[in-house]
Amino acid sequence: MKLQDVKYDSLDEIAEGIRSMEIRGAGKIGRYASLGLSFLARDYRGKSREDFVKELKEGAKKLLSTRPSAISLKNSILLTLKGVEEGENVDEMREILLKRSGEFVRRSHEAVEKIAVMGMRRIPRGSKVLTHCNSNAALTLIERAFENGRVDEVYFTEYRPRRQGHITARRLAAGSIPVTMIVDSAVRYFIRDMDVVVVGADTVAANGAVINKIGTSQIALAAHEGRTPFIVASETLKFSRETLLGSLVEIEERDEGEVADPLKPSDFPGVNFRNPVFDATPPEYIDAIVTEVGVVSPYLATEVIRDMFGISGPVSTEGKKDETNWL
Ligand code: RUB
Repeated sequence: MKLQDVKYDSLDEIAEGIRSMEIRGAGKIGRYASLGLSFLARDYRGKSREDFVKELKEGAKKLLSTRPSAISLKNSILLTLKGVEEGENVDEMREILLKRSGEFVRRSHEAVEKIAVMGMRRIPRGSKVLTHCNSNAALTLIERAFENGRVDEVYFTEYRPRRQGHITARRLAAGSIPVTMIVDSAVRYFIRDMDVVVVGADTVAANGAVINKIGTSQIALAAHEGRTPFIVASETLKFSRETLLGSLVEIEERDEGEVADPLKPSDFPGVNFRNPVFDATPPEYIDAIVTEVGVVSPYLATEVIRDMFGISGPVSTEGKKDETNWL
């Protein structure tokens, strides 16, 4: 993300962009949230340290409220604000925050590239790959694999209800990758023709379950049955510390109008609608999670979370007050 390419110029604009899903995909949400905090710090004119902390906390809560179950959003806010309180005055705090945000965004971009390079080695030469919805990490991996002769063709799901698959289609076709759109319900029909499935992640839980766009778990089940390897491309940013402490991952449920589309719910009298947008794929259906720190078995998720947050010994909800204070 180059600053000159960013069309938003304030935390509020970014919050609105995430809420309206103009900014979407877990990694991008995280990077933009960090940028939003840096805009807030840049524009803060006051001199009071306490007021600055208050503004930052309000900004952080506003960002989090846009998609409250997105762990990448929460992690990016905490990582961007980490250590900011050590600044003795507003100027020092601003400097720390701007530096942390810049580093965070840069590392996140680098992480996606590392994932692509490591992950493509898992794709056999001349593969047919299936992907679901629209994940930047998964698509970057597939693009690198294509450039290296490992991918011949990509199948992707249209993805209902919001059809993020169309974004996938345009991106792959623009890179001259042979690409075929199928409806979500056609996955089992085609799975035996696929050599590998590559998807992204919204959250990785401590037990190795991957929460990603709804339908991912059905694809994993079909892949398991069809003995097709199932690979997840995920920045460590998506790993959830809360799940280490026993919390369950909250699943976002969106407006029923998205399901009824192109009609309206009122065009179906007497009909209820449900629109959960993520589901959990259990670790036994996942062959590998490719992260920027290495390719790991889903059963090693706990280790990744411990490393990421510097947690050793027994896990407890005590401590780490520097981070939990912000939200
Ligand atoms: C997008 C989605 C993506 C993950 C990973 O959901 O589920 O697979 O977020 O994406 P939505 P990335 O469209 O509801 O945001 O690899 O880009 O972080």
